[in-house]
Amino acid sequence: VQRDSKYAQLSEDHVKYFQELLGSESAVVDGVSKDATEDIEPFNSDWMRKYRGHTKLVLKPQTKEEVSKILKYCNDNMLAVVPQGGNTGLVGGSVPVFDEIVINLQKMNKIRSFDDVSGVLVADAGVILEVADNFLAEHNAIFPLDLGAKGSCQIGGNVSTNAGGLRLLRYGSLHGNVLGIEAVLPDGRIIEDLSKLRKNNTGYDLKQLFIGGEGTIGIITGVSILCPQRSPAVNVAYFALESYEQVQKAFKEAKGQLSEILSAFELMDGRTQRIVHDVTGKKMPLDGDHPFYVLIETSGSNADHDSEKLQAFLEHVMETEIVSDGVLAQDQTQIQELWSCREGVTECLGHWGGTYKYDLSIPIAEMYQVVNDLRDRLTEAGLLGKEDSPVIDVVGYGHMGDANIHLNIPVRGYDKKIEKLLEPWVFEWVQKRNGSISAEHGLGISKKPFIGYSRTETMLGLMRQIKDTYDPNGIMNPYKYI
Ligand code: FAD
Ligand code: 2HG
Ligand code: ZN
Repeated sequence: VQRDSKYAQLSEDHVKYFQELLGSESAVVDGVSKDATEDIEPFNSDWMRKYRGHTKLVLKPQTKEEVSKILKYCNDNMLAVVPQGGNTGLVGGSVPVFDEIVINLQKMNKIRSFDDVSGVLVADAGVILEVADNFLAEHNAIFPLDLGAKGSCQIGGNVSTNAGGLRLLRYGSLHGNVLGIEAVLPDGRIIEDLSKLRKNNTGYDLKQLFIGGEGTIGIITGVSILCPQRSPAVNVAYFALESYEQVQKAFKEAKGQLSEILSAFELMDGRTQRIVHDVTGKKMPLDGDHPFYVLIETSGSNADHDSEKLQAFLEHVMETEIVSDGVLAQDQTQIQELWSCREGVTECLGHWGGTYKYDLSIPIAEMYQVVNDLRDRLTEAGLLGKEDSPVIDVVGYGHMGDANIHLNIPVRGYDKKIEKLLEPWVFEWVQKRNGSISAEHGLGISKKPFIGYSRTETMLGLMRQIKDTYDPNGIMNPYKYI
C-alpha cells in the first residue's frame, strides 16, 4: 500500500488549530513543531506489535463537541484520521498505516447514567470495559460482554469491533444489546441517538452500521446498552476430554442439562493449555496431557438449584465417559484460576515474538479440523516439529458455544514466508465450509484483502456506497477494510 496523496500532510498551522482547541496536553505532537510531551510510540503500534504507523499527532478530545470540531476540520483539510480506543484490537485497525492523526477516546471516560429497573447504562465511549463492569457490579448488574482485554479495551472500541467475548452464548451480540449510540460523522454532524428503548421500528436501524464499523464511518462518543442482572450464583468447571467428538457431545449435554444457567462453554486444545503452562509456570488444574479441555460457567439466581444441576451434569458426563477428568471451582479464587487458563491464552501465545491469528466461524462439526489440516501443512513444509522451528505450534481454542474457533500460530517472528503458507489457504478452507473469515475481531488491515472470501460482490458494492455516503472524502480510517 502507498500513502494516498489526496491526504494533506500535517502542518504547523494544523497543529496550532488542534492545540488551541484542546490544549497542548490533549494534542500530543511529535516531529512537527516541538518535542512531544508524551511518548507517541504506543499510539503508533498495535497490541500484537505486528503493525506500526507513523502518526505525528495524537488528539484526546473530552467532549463530543470537540470530536465534532476535530473531524470537521480534518474533513475540510483532507487530513486522514484513525479512531482509537484501548488499542487492543487484533487486526491492525486501531493504528495508523502512514501518518493519519490518531483520535484517542481515553479522556471521554464518564459513566452518564444507569437505570436499575430497565438495566440501561449510558456511558462515554472511552470508559474501560472493566470500569463499566465494576460500576455495574455495585448495582447488581453485569456488562453483557466480557473478554480478556477488559482492563484496557474501551466500550466504544468493543462496539466498533462488535466484540463477542466469553459470554455471547448467554447474553447475545452487541447488535442486540446496544440500544443507542452517539456518534460524530466526518463532516462534524452529531448523530444523537442514545435511545433507551428496546423496540424502535422507525426505519433503518442506522446504529447497526457503527456496531462493527471499525471506525470507518464515524466516531462513537457514547453508548447506551442493555445490561442484565448479575447472577448471584456463579460456578465454573474445567474438564479434560479425549477427542473432539467428545467435546461436541459435552456441548450438547451442557445445553440440554444446564440450559438457562449455562453462561460460557469455552474450548482449549491440549497444546494451548501446555503453552499457558510453559509460559506462566503455573500448575494446571488437571494432571496429565489431554487433547482437549473445556471450561464451563453457569450463572443463575439460586445457588442450590444451580449446584444440583451442575452436579448432575458432571456425574452424567463422567459416567458416560464423555469427559475423562474434571474439577469444579470451590471458591472465587479457584473460579479466577480456572478462567485464567482461558483468558491468559492470547498473551501466552505471544511469548516467542508473534502470533498469526485467524478468528473463524465454522460449522461446529468441522470446526477443529482446520487446526489438524494446518498442522499437517506446516509439518510438510518443514516449519514445525523441530526444536528450533520458526513455527512454535498450531493451536485452536475459542468460543465453542458460538462455533467460533481461534486458530493461532505462535512464531518466533513475523515472516512473509510463513504468512504465504497460511494465507489465503486458511480463508479458502473456511470459504469451502461457508464459514466466516472473521467471527469477532473484524477485518482491519490484516484481513482487508480477503473480505471477498466471506462477502459477495453485491454486498461489497453496497458497503462501498455506504462508506461514500458517510465519509465522502474517505478520511476515516483509510487503507483498512473498505
Ligand atoms: P481499539 O483496538 O482501539 O480499536 C479497534 C477498532 O475500533 C479500530 O478499527 C478503531 O479504529 C475502532 N474504534 C475504537 N474506538 C472507536 C470509537 N470510539 N469510534 C469509532 N471507532 C472506534 N475480541 C473479541 O471479540 N472477543 C474476545 O474474546 C477478545 N479477547 C481479546 C483478548 C485480548 C487479550 C486482546 C488483546 C484482544 C481481544 N479481543 C477480543 C479483540 C477485541 O477487538 C478488542 O479487545 C476490543 O473489542 C477492542 O477495543 P479497544 O478499545 O481496544 O479498540
Ligand atoms: C479470545 O477469545 C480472543 O481469547 C482472542 O478473541 C483470540 O488471540 C486470539 O486469537
Ligand atoms: Zn474470542
